[in-house]
Amino acid sequence: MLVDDDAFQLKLLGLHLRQIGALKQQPFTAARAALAALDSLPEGQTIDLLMCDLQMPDLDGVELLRHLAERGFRGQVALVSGEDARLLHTVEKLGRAHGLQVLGALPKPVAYADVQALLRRWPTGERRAVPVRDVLPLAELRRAIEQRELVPHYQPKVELASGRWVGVEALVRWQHPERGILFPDMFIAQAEEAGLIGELTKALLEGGGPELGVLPQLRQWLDEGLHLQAAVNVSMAMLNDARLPDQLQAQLDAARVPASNLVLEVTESRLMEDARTTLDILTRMRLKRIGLSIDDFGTGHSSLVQLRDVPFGELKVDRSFVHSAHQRPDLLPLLRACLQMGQQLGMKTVAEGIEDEADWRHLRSLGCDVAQGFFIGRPMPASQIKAWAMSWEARRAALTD
Ligand code: G
Ligand code: G
Ligand code: MN
Repeated sequence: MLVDDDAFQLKLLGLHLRQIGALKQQPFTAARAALAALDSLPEGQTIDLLMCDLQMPDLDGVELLRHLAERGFRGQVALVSGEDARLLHTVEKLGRAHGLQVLGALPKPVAYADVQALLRRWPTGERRAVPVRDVLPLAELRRAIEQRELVPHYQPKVELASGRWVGVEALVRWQHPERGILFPDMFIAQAEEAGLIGELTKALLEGGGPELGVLPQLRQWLDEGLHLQAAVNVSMAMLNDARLPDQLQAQLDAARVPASNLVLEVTESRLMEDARTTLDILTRMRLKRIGLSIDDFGTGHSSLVQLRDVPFGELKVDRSFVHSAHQRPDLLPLLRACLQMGQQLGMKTVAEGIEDEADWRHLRSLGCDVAQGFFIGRPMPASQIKAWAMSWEARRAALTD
């Protein structure tokens, strides 16, 4: 279904699509007519793709998206508009916030190559399933923590200048006996709300189940001559007990791991009740030489406030500012500003979300220190990390010339 009040643009788009093989088309020059057609679709017929303009006299694109959402439209949506890129991205986000499947946006006049590129993004069904929030009883999570069903996966971090492998980020996975592997978006928020996140993190660090915990794993890597830093995620909501720094120090000592090999990736949280305790804890962690990284920088509520008040040594730019920034004039200034802030404060800068070689080369040219992302390596169990390191060595020279 194609919707544009400009008959010429409508024809042009139709031609491009026909050339690609999309032969069944329904063009409309008014959004209300398109909606009426949707409402009277014959039983069993569905619309795979709806492409619409933003500026239309009877109903603009934003209104059209709202109407689509109200009707529970399940097809893909693409925006076609002469508006500037930032506005287009905002509308894209809005569509997704409505629960619509937004494929992307195309600038006008529509170019054949752009239509092709857009359609290549059609979801193939290999994406992770949408999390189901309320099916996991809390008791199960408690049991999982006690039974050590939570295991770390590791995603590599490498230096952009040299390609040297310098560390990993530990990401928790739940090896559920019946459901298989569960991802953190299914249980971290719940663990935080139930006050279980401290226990969960402790279990992840110490291990005791089928897999080594992060600290014993780190010790093993050090013994093998791999001088890595391992990062674990903590939310500020967890930093509410002034005994934490000493507890963590005791865990480090027990595992015989130097504090400087551990990094805490801290995400801000609305739940931060007691700023004084949090600051107390973070500052003492730092005095103990445990690394502190501000995670997902640029998103959330008060990134600059955290940067001002907390002695972070590392700044991790959120991936939404990283991937594709080289071709996004609306993102580039934000990415540069984040990196510059980190650099001028003497922090190590890390870019997450390096998804392709263009991202890699771009962040390298911007002087970012460390990279992380699917292009370098996906999160994986510890057992696969050596094979990854071998294959990275093979790719490294070509990426650092
Ligand atoms: O692992 P994934 O690749 O799906 O991670 C999703 C999110 O879950 C990330 O934002 C990450 O910060 C968070 N996360 C992963 N592991 C942990 C953990 O051990 N503790 C906390 N608090 N968050 C985690
Ligand atoms: O920083 P945080 O802890 O929020 O990030 C970890 C999350 O990012 C995990 O869900 C991980 O699987 C995901 N991730 C890691 N690398 C990439 C990447 O290159 N692209 C995307 N889209 N996600 C990534
Ligand atoms: Mn993180």
